Amino acid sequence: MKFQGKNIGILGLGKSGYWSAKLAKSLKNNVFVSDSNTNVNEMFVDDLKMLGIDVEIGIHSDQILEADLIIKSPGIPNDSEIMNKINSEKIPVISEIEFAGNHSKTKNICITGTNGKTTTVSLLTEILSKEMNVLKSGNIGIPFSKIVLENKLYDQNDIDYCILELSSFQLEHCSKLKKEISVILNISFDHMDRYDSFEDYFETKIKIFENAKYCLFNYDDNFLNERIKSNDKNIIPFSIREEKGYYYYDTNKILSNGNSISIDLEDILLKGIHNVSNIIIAAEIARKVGIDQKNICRAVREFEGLEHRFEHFISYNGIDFINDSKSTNIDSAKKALESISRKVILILGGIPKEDDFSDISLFKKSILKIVVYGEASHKIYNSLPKDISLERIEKFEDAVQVAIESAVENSVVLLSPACASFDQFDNYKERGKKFKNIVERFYA
Ligand code: UMA
Repeated sequence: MKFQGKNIGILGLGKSGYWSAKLAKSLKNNVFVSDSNTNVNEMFVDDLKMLGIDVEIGIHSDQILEADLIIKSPGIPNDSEIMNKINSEKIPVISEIEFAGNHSKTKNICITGTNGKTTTVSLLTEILSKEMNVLKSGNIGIPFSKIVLENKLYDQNDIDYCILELSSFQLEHCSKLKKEISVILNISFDHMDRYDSFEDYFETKIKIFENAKYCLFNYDDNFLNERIKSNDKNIIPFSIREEKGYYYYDTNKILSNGNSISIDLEDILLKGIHNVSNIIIAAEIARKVGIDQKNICRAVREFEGLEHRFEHFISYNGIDFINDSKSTNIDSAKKALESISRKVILILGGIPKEDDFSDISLFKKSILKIVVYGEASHKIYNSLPKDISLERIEKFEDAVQVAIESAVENSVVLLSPACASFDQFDNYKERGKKFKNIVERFYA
């Protein structure tokens, strides 16, 4: 459904609110934006006001209740006071993604999962770009409304595919978005402050399959494998093993059925065994949309990976340093550990999302030492067995220093904190940069 001449209320003035307000205004709606925080981007406020958009900050007044439709930013929880009011007034609510999708003529490839979304979206974009005109957006940091507005996708379409990274937050209030291909990469505990249960989180993730032509899910993920039945021909499992899909992994190689391609992992810059699954699904999608196999292989070999995601940024004196600051849950830290065959000095900590870190001890054979820091440090320290060398330190800087000093030749210092960063940093990027600075300064 297209929206024109409506009273549109926009809840939240982060990136999503700003760009959906601009898109709504350009589509000739009356737009009102409300953000409960006074500390919002001033440029956003000034720019919207210049466009004749009514903006309130520091409060959610009842003015938003006059809207015909509310566009909700993903970061706003559904049980907030203002959402309760909106729901009791029965005002329709949609997500920013749904709003942008309503006005876009593009075909969409949508990707969700607890971990690996941004890497997979970025790799897929690189592969498809070899032959097609594609754009990436969504949780990756580029609101879909921005892409729709800037490329006039409501009017014209010279884009072959929009590749959307969708978080569970963005899948809420998003039931009509049309998808050519939808993918769930994996699922593990995350965002439990937002959802009542893991089941609730899964139910939100699986919404990505609504209105999708083809639905792909990771058969190697035990939970997904158990819960998603592929008796419909449009629900397609993918796997790193040979029995499912076209591409598979065997003895350090990515191969295709019939072995028409074979890529040695040594020749792939994107490291980490967990990324094999991300490479395979990106290749499966590329094949499905008709990309030539040679181009798939070329793009896979060329893709360098992303900063803060299992980023091997430097080696000194036979010690490798890996920045995996984006690892903000236990599953993600386990995936990083799985990918390292040498002795590891692991830095864990930040704000915990889970209570029990004992799974980390599954890797105790390779762990030389774990340094735990920050708000989570007590919880982590208490949930790990004491036959692992553990040191608890308050400040991140000091924890990194201890980790460097504990490293020996042929070991790896891994920052894969398994926790959010907000106790000592604005975000995971700042934490990752700090880690790299400290290491570089140490050896300068
Ligand atoms: N706010 C209110 N009322 C409330 C609560 C919050 O007005 O009751 C306001 C806040 O003051 C803030 C705004 O609402 O100004 C919240 O905006 P937002 O948190 O939705 O942030 P955006 O800048 O719009 O960014 C969002 C995504 N953020 C979240 O989902 C938290 C970005 O994902 C995404 O890149 C961007 O849209 C573009 O699509 C970030 C993220 O952390 C990277 N995602 C989570 C993750 O990856 O784990 C899900």
